[in-house]
Amino acid sequence: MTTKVSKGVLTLAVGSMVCVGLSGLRGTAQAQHEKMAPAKATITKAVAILLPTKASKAEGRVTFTEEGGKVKVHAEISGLTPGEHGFHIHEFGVWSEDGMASGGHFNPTAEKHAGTDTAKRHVGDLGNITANENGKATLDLEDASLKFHGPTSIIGRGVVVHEKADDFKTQPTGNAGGRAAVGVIGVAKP
Ligand SMILES: [Cu+2]
Ligand SMILES: [Zn+2]
Repeated sequence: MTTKVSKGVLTLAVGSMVCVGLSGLRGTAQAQHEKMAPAKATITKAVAILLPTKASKAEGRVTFTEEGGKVKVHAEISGLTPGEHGFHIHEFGVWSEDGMASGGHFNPTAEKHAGTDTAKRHVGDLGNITANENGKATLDLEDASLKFHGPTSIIGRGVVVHEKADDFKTQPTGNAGGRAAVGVIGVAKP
């Protein structure tokens, strides 16, 4: 019994020595952890980093920010061919060499493909993004169909920039051609 107690004390003593030795590192890790926690249940911002597919140089960043029941979309893409490019949220949040692993347009409400001017459209239909002669494109839009929660949530879905323009008519793709860049929508720091 006595032996067991003293072993316990010894273990504690060694343990606290290790703790003192690591306290510098531990302090930093703890401070970072405190800044991050607790995780908020409500998502107000999301981000997708777009990476080029095999035959493309297109890349960029898309942020989604919820404000007053709407989501503001801000996109900055570079490395595109000049002109219009279909810009959609696709069903699956996965990049692949040809972009096809992202599936079709995100369509949780079973509507037809269309432009952004109507609520009767694929939730993922975000229209076209237009690149200038340097291949750079920016886009800002506000949309009430985009959600971060519930069955139509866009979190974890894919963002795709296409090689060609979306014609808003051809079903179910808008005839926007191949996929130039793909990103995954993740929860962002508010
Ligand atoms: Cu698409
Ligand atoms: Zn569509």
